[in-house]
Amino acid sequence: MSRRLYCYHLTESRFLLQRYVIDTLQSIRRKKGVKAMYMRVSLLVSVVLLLTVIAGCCNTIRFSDLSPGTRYEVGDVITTSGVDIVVEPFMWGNDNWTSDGRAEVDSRQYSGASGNDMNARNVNLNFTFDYPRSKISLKFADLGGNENIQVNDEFLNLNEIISLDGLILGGVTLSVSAVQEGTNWIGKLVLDGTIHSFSIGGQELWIDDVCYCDGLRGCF
Ligand SMILES: [Ca+2]
Ligand SMILES: [Ca+2]
Repeated sequence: MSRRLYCYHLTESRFLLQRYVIDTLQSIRRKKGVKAMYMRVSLLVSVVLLLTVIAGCCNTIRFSDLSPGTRYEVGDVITTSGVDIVVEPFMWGNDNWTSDGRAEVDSRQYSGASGNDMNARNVNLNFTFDYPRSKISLKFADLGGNENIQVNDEFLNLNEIISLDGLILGGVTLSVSAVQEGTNWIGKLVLDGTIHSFSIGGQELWIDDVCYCDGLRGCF
């Protein structure tokens, strides 16, 4: 079963469980003895299942299905883990746009995750998920230059991803935890809110473990 179909069935299960819990709550008062005890146990199990389902569904892009060294130019589409990522122009620190950058699959694990990273070199990576999403997170290594981020059509050109910590962009709360190694920053970016679009890029930016959720569950 595909992950998308799995999530669909979870949503259907959520509605069925909600109805069962409500119906049981309404009828349990009229029951006595063993039957009432059975219904209480059944109700407890249903509530636990419901809470699990409400937690939602998360998927993670790890770039493990791509070959190190593969390059993508502006206009190319990176298809990985069933998601299309469009490679788009990038705005430099002087506010000029360039279409001469590239993205490249890199196995040096600068982001601190495993296997391949995706390296953005003067490009933006536009993640065309099935929106909306309730949460997105990713691991990153910001090893130099400026970065771009866009959330829900609100765009920001910045020097360090760590400066996003605590900001609200496009109505979505951003948080960043990172460690500094010289002039480099290595850490995790989390977007929390109703997300309808998302892209990120940099001059020397490596990303991995791009987690996206459609419920209340957090990413790692
Ligand atoms: Ca990886
Ligand atoms: Ca930077």
